[in-house]
Amino acid sequence: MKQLRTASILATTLMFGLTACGGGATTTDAEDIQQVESALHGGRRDGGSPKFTVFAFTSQTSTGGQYTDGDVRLESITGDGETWDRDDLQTVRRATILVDDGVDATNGGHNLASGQGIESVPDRWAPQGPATVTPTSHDIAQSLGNFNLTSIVVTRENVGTASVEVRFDEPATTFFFWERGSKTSPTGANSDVLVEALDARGHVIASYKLLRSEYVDSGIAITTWNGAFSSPTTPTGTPPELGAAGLLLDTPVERLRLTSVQQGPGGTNDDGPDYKVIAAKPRRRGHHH
Ligand SMILES: [Ca+2]
Ligand SMILES: [Ca+2]
Repeated sequence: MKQLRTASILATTLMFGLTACGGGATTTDAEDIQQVESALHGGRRDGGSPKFTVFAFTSQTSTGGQYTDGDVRLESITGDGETWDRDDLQTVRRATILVDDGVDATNGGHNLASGQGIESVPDRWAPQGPATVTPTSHDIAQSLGNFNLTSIVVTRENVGTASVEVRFDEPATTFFFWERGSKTSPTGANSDVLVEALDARGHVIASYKLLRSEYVDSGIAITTWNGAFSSPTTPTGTPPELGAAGLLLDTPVERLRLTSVQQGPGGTNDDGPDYKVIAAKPRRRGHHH
């Protein structure tokens, strides 16, 4: 589909170029090249809106073996007929908490928290972000800026809105999401999150409500400690599992805004997404697995 659309844009661009040139070189070669480049690299000359589509992927992970509640390191991802090793992936570089107006009267803080595997600090297998129920934007970036799948953003379910903007170093079209749900959820996930793509000026150019039903159970169990409480709540409890869902965007972006809402009975309830997001690096030309 994507290739067909690109081919169509390219054909239109080339025809336009030929027509324009027919009367005597009103379009320069440089402009022609720019149009073709733009069509090839996802520029949108057809006036359509960028769109997200969901795809399934599988996660290959490893543990050091020393701790049962320690690190779970992502090794590679397979999906959509492709494989991405860690070298092909980029983690979040920066994060900004935009809104977090829920109040957790019991544990402190708002709805957002930084979570880590219960024994992930002594476990040297992979780095992780902090454990805190009062995270700063830097803490959130630390939670997401590694390949440790136990190091996640946790969202609690008090009435309110939690919105975070994340940035990658390089523009990306392929995003991998994991959502910590429960062992009993058929998809692994048990929360929804609104994913918005932002352009360089911060304007929303595409949005997608990634539903808990759209994940695939990864079978990967993790534990989480956020500085106030842990999951599972008892050492003998069943650890939650991660659901996995990929999002493909038909134009590259460096910025995503991730938002969840909790309105209480009768309202919209995203039920506190607990997530990790990693993006694919741009593919080098001619480099395919
Ligand atoms: Ca660790
Ligand atoms: Ca969840």
